[in-house]
Order: sequence, then structure tokens, then C-alpha cells
Amino acid sequence: MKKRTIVIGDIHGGYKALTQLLERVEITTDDTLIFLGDLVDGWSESYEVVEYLLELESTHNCMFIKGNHDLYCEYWLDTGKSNQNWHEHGGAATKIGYIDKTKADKKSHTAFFRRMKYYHIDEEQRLFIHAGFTSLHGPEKEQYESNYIWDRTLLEVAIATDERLAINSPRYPKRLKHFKEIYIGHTPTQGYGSDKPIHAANLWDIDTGAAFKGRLTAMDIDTKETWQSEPVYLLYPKEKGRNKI
Ligand SMILES: [Mn+2]
Repeated sequence: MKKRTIVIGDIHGGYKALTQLLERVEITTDDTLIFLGDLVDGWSESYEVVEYLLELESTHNCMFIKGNHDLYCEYWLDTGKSNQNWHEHGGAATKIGYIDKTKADKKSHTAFFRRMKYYHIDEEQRLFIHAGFTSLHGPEKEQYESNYIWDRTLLEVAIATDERLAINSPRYPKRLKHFKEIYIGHTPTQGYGSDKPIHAANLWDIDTGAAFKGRLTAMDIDTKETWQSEPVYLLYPKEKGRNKI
């Protein structure tokens, strides 16, 4: 059997969804698991998600791409300072989850967040990045590191790319041409009316809104087979996640 490469979307503290999803994928130690970032913030088990992934990486081939929420959480764990925007967008639940945790726990999680990568390009010229990049010359030439974790224009460009446009057309978006495929999270697909991954041009958005009313998604990037958890809010019936009501 061919070794699988599985991408996993934004988890946002949904530990129950993560374990349910990986059971459905039936992961093995032959698989490579690429997490597209935003492990934390939203549901109450951000701490548990990080603990689980620390354990998982000791037995499985894992790669962790950094998201904006991972950076927020790293900064708070490291400095004790938090930002209001973070607090309002899932950070409050994360802080509560760390109340009874030791300094050593916090230190090991900080180190974990710190070694997450902003992006990865594999040997088949496939890009894995949380949000996007804006340089026409590719992510290596990006002026602002924050775009790796905050950008939404790469997704918009892919969605707006006319399917009839030939790839060698001078009008074809240069940003998309650097890669065979691009895998992102960050922007929930619900905003585009779907609870499944969005495929546009050569880009796939795997963030199916687990922090809100959506599910957590995994995809085998070679076969495009996908798996999903139950809607995550049903696994946390007493919580709101990042939903306003
Ligand atoms: Mn996210």
C-alpha cells in the first residue's frame, strides 16, 4: 500500500473531534500527518490537543504548520501577556484550560508552538501553509511573516481564477503557478456555503469550521479521500466554541 499523506484542518481545541477523526482515518505509523495549524482556541480542550499531539509525534510522522492562534497561545504561555483580540476569539477558553497546569507543562507547550513551521513544501512541490502569502514570487519572498498565518487573499485568488483560463496564460495568477497543489486552513468553508473542503484552481481549503458549527476534516492528498468528525459543537454540548450564540 502506498504511504499516505494526510492533511488535517483547524482543530481549535476540539480534542474529542481530533481523536474521533483520527480513528475514522485509521492512522498507521506509515502515514505522514500534516496539521495545517490553529490547534488551539475555541473548545475547552486546547491543552489536551497539544498534549495529544506531543505524544503522537513520538510515534507517528507528524508535521505541524503554525496558525495565528498557535502564535497567540505561544506568546501568552511565554510572556503571560494576552491580547484582547485573542481573548475574544477563543483565547479565553484556552486560558481556563491551562489554569491548573504546571510551569513545566507550559514550558513544553511553548517549545512545541515555537518549533511549528510557517510553511512546508514537499518533494512534489506541494505547499502546506496555514493561511497564505502575497508575494508573486512565492512564500520564500514574502515581506511580512504575518501573512503566512493571516492572509485570505490566496484563497480568494484561487476561487476567482477562471477555470477556463489556460495555466500558461499571462493572466493566470502567478502565485498559484509555483506549486502543484496548495493546502491551507484558516478560512472556514462555511463562509462559502460548504461543510466540505473547498477545491479551487490548485488550492484546497481544509478548514471546515470546527471552531464554529462545522466538522474537523482530514484528507489524503494523493487520493483526495476525506474523513470528517461529527459537527464539533455536538461533542461539546455545554460550550459555545467560537460561536456568538
Ligand atoms: Mn482557524
